[in-house]
Amino acid sequence: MNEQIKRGSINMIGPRVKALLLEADASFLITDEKVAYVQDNHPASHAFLILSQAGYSKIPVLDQDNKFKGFISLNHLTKAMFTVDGIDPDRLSEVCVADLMDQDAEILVLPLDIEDILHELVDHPFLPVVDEAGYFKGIVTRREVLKAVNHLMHSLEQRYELIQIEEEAPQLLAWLQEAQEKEKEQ
Ligand code: 4BW
Repeated sequence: MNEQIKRGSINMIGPRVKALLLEADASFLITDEKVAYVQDNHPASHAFLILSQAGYSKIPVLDQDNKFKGFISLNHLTKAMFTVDGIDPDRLSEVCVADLMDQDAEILVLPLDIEDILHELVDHPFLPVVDEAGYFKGIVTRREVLKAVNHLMHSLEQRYELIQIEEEAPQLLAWLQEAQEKEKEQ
């Protein structure tokens, strides 16, 4: 079963860091027309063709209405080809993609949330993105997010002066206390 990611309104990324992260690419989304995918009712041999031509190890599976259904990987197809005597590629013509695909997938629902993306890409090389009705809109990949993190790392200290809170806090506290004491004296 596909699982929609919802983490409530916990927002741990500060507004300036978030702005820098999103500066190069505001969404990280690779839109559906640029994504290699296969339909669930196609023969598994077709998925093998698409996967080997696109060069990816795992791609999304959609239904005829363009709704996201799951993933198919080279691993699924290789397993399906095994027989007791060896490997039989003809087996892929006897089953369809829906028979082999993985339906247990985390999905992102538009509008995208950077907190969800960063959290989930730790465990998944990419995440499918759907709209509220479940129509496939594209994918978010580790590569796109790492490009943004790279931009953040290189621009943060060029744009902002950073103060280490642990070092500065006691000094700030002392100034505050001093100011309060002076105020009392007046
Ligand atoms: O054909 C490729 N083109 C490019 N530009 N990069 C590729 C290609 N094949 C592999 N890569 C690189 C990417 O950096 O190897 C990484 C791992 O590929 P994967 O998982 O094991 O096939 C790629 O990292 P990524 O861009 O962060 O993508 C993570 C995963 O997302 C890929 C693949 O399963 C999926 N994916 C990425 N772009 C896709 C796609 N699936 C379908 N269509 C796309 N356009």
